[in-house]
This record gives sequence, structure tokens and C-alpha cells, in this order.
Amino acid sequence: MQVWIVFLLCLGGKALAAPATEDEVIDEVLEELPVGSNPVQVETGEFDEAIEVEEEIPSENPCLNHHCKKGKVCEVDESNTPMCVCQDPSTCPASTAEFEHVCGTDNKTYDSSCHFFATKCALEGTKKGHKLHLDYIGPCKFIAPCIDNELNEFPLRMRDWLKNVLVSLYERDEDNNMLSEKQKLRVKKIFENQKRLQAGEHSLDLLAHDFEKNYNMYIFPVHWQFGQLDQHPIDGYLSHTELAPLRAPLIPMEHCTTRFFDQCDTDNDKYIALEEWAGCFGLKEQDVDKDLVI
Ligand SMILES: [Ca+2]
Ligand SMILES: [Ca+2]
Repeated sequence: MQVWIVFLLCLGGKALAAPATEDEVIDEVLEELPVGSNPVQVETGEFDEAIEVEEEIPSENPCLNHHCKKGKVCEVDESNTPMCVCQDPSTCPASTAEFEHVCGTDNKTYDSSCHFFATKCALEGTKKGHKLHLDYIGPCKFIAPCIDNELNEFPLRMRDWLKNVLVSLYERDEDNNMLSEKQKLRVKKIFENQKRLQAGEHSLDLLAHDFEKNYNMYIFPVHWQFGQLDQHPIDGYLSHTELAPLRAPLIPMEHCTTRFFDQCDTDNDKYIALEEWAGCFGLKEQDVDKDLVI
């Protein structure tokens, strides 16, 4: 989660920018997204702490330690066994501001992501439910069509942005351990490179030129981002849900987002494989390296 917060804070930059005032707002909303945190980690953490107190305070509610995915809540059956059932949308807290609304792929505005996931859960097993995804954060609005020229510009800015996000993570990451030692070494090389294009607004020509000249600098950031998203499960493919933390806040600001990620999926199987992802960002086939993702 922390990574994502920092990641989105970087959205405050010029390229791929969110208005500064929206940054915190997006962070808050993003916490509600299904794939921003790793439930396995959360459960492990809770378990560690529970070891000492377990005998003194026996858990009477079996739901206390029973994790349900977004849109579901825990209930116990007659034999006191916990199970996850669809949440009634009317039990979701009412939104207090417009930024809490989300737009579904059905082009309907939902009051909050809680309302969205509860609605999706009720449609589970149906074709409609299968097709319904959280499209973006904020109420549904008109998004201008992305024309070919704009589509070509998108990866240029996005790639530069990924590199800058990673460098700023490295700069701030003295004790946070958001990057592994191995990752730090890789980013250190980028950080210390005198020829590095500093974060800021650059012309598309300059970005294109830098990519050509300093191509190697971009290889790791593109892989790193893939690894950040490929979490549920870690299988070398990004589902729509896995892509959501990146896609959902970006769409209202960058109208080419949807088209860009759609065309990444070259074999049209609804998943973006590492090879497809790397190709989308202009990496050469021989530079796709699964080991860089971990
Ligand atoms: Ca995956
Ligand atoms: Ca694919």
C-alpha cells in the first residue's frame, strides 16, 4: 500500500499529473480498491500478534479472523462456522464527497467502491457480473476518445514517470524497505547516472530521444511496475483487477489509459502478460526478463 501511496503522490508531477489537491483524495479512495494491499500479509501480521493473547482472550466470534474479499462480509452459519456472503449495498457507509464515487464499466456511477463491490457480488455467476469491473475513480464522465497520435505519446510519458517514481522511492527509502536490496542496487545505478533526465515536464521529442539514448535505464522500471501489480496471483499475467490500482486513478486524468492497456493485450485474452507489457512500453523482446520482476 505504501508503495502505491508514494506512487500516486508522484502523480502530482507535471506529466500524468493529478491536481495536487486530489492526491490525498485518490490515496484514500485507493485504499478501498481490491488489490492495493496484500491480504496474505495482513493476515500473517495479525496472526503474529495474536499468538500471545490467544489463550487469555479466546476469540468468540469466528468472523474476527475470517477474511472476506471486497463486496463480501463474514457471517456464521448454524454450526458457528464463518462464511463470506455478499454485502447488502445499503449497509455500505454513505459517501461524504464526490471523489468517493466510482464509475463501473457499465458506465454507472456507484456511491462508493463498497457499493460497487457489493453490487458486483450480487451478480456473481452471471454474465453481467463477470463483465462488470471498477473502471475508474470518481463519477462517470465523458472521456474524450484517444486518437492515434495521443496513444503514441502515452508510453513515452508513462515510462519516464515510472522511472521517476522508482528513483523517488529509492531516495525516500532509507528505512522503509519498500525496495529489496537487489532492487535498490538496480535503482542506484539509475539514480547515480549523470545523464538521467530529471523529473519534470519534457517535450515528447526529448522523451523519445532519451529513451533511445538511455534505453537501459528504462528496462528495470517497466519490469518493477509489472511486479507491483502482478500480486493476485503472482503468475506473470495482469488481470483487470490487478491493473486497477494503476488504471482507475489514471483514467479520469489521462484519456488514453483505457485504449493503451487494451492494446497491450495483443492476443486479446483479457490478461496482460509480461511480454505484452514490456512490448507496450517499447522494450525489446530480448530484454524481457522474468527475474527482474521479483
Ligand atoms: Ca497475476
Ligand atoms: Ca494477453
